[in-house]
Amino acid sequence: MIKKVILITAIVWSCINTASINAQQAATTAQKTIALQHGAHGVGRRRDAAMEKWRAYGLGQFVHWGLYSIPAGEWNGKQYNGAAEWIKSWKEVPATTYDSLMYQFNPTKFNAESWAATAKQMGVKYVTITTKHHDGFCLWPSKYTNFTVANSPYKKDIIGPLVKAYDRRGIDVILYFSIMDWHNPDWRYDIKTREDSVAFDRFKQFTRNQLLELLTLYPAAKGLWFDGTWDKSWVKQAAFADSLEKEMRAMRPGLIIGSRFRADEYGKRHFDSNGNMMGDYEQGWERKIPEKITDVHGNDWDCVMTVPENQWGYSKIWKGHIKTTDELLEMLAKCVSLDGNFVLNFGPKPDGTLRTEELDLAKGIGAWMDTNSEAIYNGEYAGLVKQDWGYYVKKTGTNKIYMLVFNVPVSGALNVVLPSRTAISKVYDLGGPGLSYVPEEIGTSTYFIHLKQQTFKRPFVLVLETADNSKNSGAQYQKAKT
Ligand code: 1KN
Repeated sequence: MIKKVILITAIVWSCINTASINAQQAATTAQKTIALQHGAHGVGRRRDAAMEKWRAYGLGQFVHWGLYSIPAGEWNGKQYNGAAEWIKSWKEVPATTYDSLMYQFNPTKFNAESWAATAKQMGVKYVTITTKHHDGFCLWPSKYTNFTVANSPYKKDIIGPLVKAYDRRGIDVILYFSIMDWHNPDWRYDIKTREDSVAFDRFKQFTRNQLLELLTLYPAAKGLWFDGTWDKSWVKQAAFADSLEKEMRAMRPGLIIGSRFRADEYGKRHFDSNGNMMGDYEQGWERKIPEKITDVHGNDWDCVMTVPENQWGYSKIWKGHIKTTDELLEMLAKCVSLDGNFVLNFGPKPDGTLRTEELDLAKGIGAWMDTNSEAIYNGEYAGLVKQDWGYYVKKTGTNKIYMLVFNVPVSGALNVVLPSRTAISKVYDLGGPGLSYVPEEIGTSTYFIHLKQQTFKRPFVLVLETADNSKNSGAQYQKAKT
């Protein structure tokens, strides 16, 4: 068992960590285009309303909830180092004992409305919820397996009330679904024998049934977030996965599916053999953020992030560095400045409540968003050279550029370099009415904004309203002769 886990983990690591690098290599080294049946079915961004809306979300929430929240990273008094939601795969955890956690799943304090209210207060525009993680336990009463919430003491559907509660508050719901399934006896890591092939064919039908079931039961859900798609067994299913994807899209116009769902016929994931992204947005940014705009190749993307280093499901003890509100806000700012969304993970407790650390973060982020969300929603890459004070975000379809300030220089002067035909007509702080600035022009389309104080407790946002250069001083700045 341990060997298996190590091997899987190694495969997973190599896939996840190299996804974006592979993409880059594929994009730069692909000399000629090869004919692909199951590669990308479209190049460039989707421009329909559903995807335009996704692009504008800015901030999202991820929820990992399932049986693993009960042991919470601890088995027989021993703490495990890995992610709590992977506990079933540790060698000390017998599969059947783990599966019998179903009979303990009874979140009597679960209240979908209160989760959605917390998310709303935090300012998220979408939520991704685990319907079934790798352990195979279904949070909805699937008719295709007995391993569901319906057979737990709780009995009731979890997904339905969540979809309703979030949707009612204007927060779009995406359903997380793990293809890899440690409960279904037909699941295989690879297909080596005839028996494997027969079993995996049954597994494929099971997967299709469950996905069509989810789309039927929850018509309000806007997309599917796939995970556990890296094993050889699934990577070999290019034709099946492609046709299933088409079937789901036909069933639900506007459906959003990331780049993690399927491989092409050569086994390439995320980006096909021609370097084109498969799916609607790049799903390779897990617990990491691109450095520069060229890293994202003009694609849509989002970053999913944990609060501690690597815990998605609830774990009793959060070890190591715990990210603070301001660190998370900086990640949010960075993502939006590079055309992505930022999605923060929550791992609810087995009783159905959220841990106080997460509630506090939601509150802190929400308080900042109350003042500054204008710089997040509908924000996009501003096309400007990044400055040391923080991140520029351009507001789609406006003349506004936002400066999301995280570092104030000792001089108190923030450097702003705009394109040469752009002037600043107005500068003000989102945090206070009347807090406005007169920029000092120090060069061609280059300004200092002199702050009125140098100590700030929290990151803040300045709005630059821009105009064409008719308002420029007309000063001539001489170039050096070298
Ligand atoms: C290093 O290998 C993995 C494998 C699966 C890292 C993470 C994951 C899963 N994806 C995240 C979104 C969580 O669901 C985690 O369990």
